[in-house]
Amino acid sequence: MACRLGGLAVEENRIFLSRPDSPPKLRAISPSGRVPALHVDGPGGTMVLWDSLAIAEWLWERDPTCAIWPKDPVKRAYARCVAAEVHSHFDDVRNGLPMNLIKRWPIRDGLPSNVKLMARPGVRAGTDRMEAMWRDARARYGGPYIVGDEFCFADAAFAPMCSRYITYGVELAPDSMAFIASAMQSPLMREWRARAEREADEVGRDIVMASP
Ligand SMILES: N[C@@H](CCC(=O)N[C@@H](CS)C(=O)NCC(=O)O)C(=O)O
Repeated sequence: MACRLGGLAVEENRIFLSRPDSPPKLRAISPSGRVPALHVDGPGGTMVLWDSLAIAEWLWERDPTCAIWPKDPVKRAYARCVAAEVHSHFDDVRNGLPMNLIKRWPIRDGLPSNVKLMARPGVRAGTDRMEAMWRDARARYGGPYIVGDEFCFADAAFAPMCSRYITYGVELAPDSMAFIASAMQSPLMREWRARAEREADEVGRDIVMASP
């Protein structure tokens, strides 16, 4: 999503996670063993950028007119704070509600995910903080995205978080659901979801049905 916002055409290399051969494949392309990793070929050789926020900043330095950050400096500072917080917090939400763009999981072990998964440690607290962030952004800039109608990297950072509440059928406050709906309907998220659907058709849907 960042490369799309940055206007950079990239060749993509697909690596499935959580398979026996995933760790060596990840380490071969990323020093942290995590993705995303952007490889940029230049006169001095290949530069590897192995962190999403660093990739976003590099893209923006490369072209400060691109859509990574808002043009207005106040909105830009706000968007950077939002993206940085999403980047460095919310591990409990990440772990408690694993991301899956394909599967719908409203029930877990006979209990609604709202009851079962939202009770996992830190998930409710993290969700409360995200809802407060969405509410503050909407009060300041009117929505539908973080700084109004410009979709920027702060929205790209939130998009995987938003998708989790859809995957698990978790109903949040109406204004949060409106933010989540806007994120899920944004052109870049629609593209990502469509590609995930095609990938699931191609590799088999059981690949993406691992139990959370
Ligand atoms: N700080 C990193 C976090 C990257 C991260 O946690 N990536 C996950 C996938 S979203 C990963 O590569 N996990 C490796 C694995 O599951 O084996 C970033 O945002 O770039």
